[in-house]
Amino acid sequence: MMSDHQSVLKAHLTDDNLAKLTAVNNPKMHRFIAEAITLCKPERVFVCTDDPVDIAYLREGALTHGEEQHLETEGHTIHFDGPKDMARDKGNTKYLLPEGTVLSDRINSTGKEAGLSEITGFFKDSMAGKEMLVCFFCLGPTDSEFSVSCLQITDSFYVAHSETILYRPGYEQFKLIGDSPDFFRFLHSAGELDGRNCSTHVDKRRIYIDLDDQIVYSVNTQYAGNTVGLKKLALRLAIRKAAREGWLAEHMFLMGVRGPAGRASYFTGAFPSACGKTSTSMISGQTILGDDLAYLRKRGGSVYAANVESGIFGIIQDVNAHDDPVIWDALTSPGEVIFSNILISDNRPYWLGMGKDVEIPETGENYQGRYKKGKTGADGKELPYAHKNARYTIRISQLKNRDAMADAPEGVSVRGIIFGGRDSDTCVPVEQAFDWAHGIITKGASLESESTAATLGKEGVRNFDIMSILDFLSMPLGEYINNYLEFSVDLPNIPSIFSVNYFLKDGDGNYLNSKLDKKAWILWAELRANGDIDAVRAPTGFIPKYADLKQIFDTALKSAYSEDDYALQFAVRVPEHLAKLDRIEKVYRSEQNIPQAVWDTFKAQRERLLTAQEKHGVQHISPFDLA
Ligand code: SPV
Ligand code: MN
Repeated sequence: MMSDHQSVLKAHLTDDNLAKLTAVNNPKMHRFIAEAITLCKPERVFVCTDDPVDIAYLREGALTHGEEQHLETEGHTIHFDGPKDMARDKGNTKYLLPEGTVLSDRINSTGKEAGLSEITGFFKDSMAGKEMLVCFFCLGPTDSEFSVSCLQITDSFYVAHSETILYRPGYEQFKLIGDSPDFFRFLHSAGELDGRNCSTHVDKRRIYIDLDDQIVYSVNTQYAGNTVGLKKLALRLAIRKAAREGWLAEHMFLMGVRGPAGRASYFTGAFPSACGKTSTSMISGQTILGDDLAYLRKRGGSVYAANVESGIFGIIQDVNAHDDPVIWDALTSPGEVIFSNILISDNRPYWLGMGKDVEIPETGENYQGRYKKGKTGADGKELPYAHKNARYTIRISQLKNRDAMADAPEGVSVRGIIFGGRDSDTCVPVEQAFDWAHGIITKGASLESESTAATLGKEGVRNFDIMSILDFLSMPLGEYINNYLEFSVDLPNIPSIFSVNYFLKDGDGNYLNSKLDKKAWILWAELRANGDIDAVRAPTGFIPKYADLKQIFDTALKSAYSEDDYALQFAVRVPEHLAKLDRIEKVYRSEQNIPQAVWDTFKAQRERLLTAQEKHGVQHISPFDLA
């Protein structure tokens, strides 16, 4: 006898689409799709396999349904999310937990039963008159130990199209896992659409995450950070899966840093949004595997990492021909590019910070609708011509600096992990931790940054952001740190840990570094991770010797590096570091079950700072005095 869900599928799918589904014998997957059909009542259902014809159908659909429009350059399209839907909605993103439980005061959650009933109400009939798209993708390279199979159901061609760029196709991968119940599920509906095909009911925007069942529901929104299941929604599920299975799922880029004689040393890096993550992974002369998400696993005593994604959903503001030649090239050459929330005029794209050579037109279409220079918002202030969190979506394969190992199923061996935030007065431009625990605790778990336009809310406030993953953390902070600390146990080949800070300022508010200097810091980290050079032992970690930096600036940047610059940039700022310790300890005191190693490490760091201050008799200790 046919089960209920099979009869639903048979009743709603054409023979062709049904055949595609039944070729993958996974009852849990079939049931989920049938339940989604019953709930959302789509007019049609399309099943996307890995066949390029199916993938092209999604791209074309985004255009024919008006979710994207063609631009002048071949393959380029523009998508608008709607004026109130251009960032991750932190307030309405919640974990569904058993009544009365919480993960942390910093992590949003709601009772599972009430949450499910609320969101189910929003999904009811949400796809009436629309086509349901059933897509299969894979997080990480397919057929590898990194692979996580994902089922995405959405009624947005833009979301599905974006995912075909950002992720590896996963239909064949689903065949590999057979009837395994271990896969992630994402159900999305943009809900009712307005005249510009943007979600109408953003007041009813909800993103609810069911950790036990590995399902994320997203409704009444289109912004990719809220809707593209495989991005930050999957990260939340992957963090739990990783902790259960003894690996790490991280908000990190993955890049190849070139050392002497072309040596490639692979680094991952965690930076909160708009803190230089993409630009670090794009430093000239280096190679990129991914700019946002990495999985790290142990194998044969070393750590291996793979890029979870195959594309980039990047912030477009300030991408210009001079500072970002590789991305600029991809964004101005024929090929598949989705721009979002920028200004369009005469079918050409314009964004903030494009560079002085580009003349911005006075009229066009932008995130608000028709644009005319001088247009003001409700507060009477002139509106920018493009949104600050406007984005581009491209494949990594469109980048000239793609690393040859970008899709290697075995991943790449990790030499170093970099934590970077936004900090105008405390941390030196680059520093190596004394060891794994010191780095995890005083760098990763102590990361702070100023807020940016990538999330709704106020900008410019200094925020704690553990491993730059707080927005996505799906377990108590103590457990998350513990998973990191345990990861290094019995690991002979432990990656070195570094912090970077590109945002130090002088007393007048001027940056102490140029944008290009980050290359010097990363090349120094590469040499240190390979044990090639010595360093100066500061109270907070190992900092570069002046002579080594001078040499790197000379050869790699072809610029002079003065002793004065070094002395300013690498001074140990004792009161600022003590204040940072105060802030971070306060955070952890408000959390439960923090590992003892955290307190011990903070205490030791504080003592080293105080001892050094006493010994040198100054608050800011020159690095020359430490050598
Ligand atoms: C980020 O904000 O960290 C991003 C973009 O990478 S989003 O998809 O919105 O998370
Ligand atoms: Mn990110």
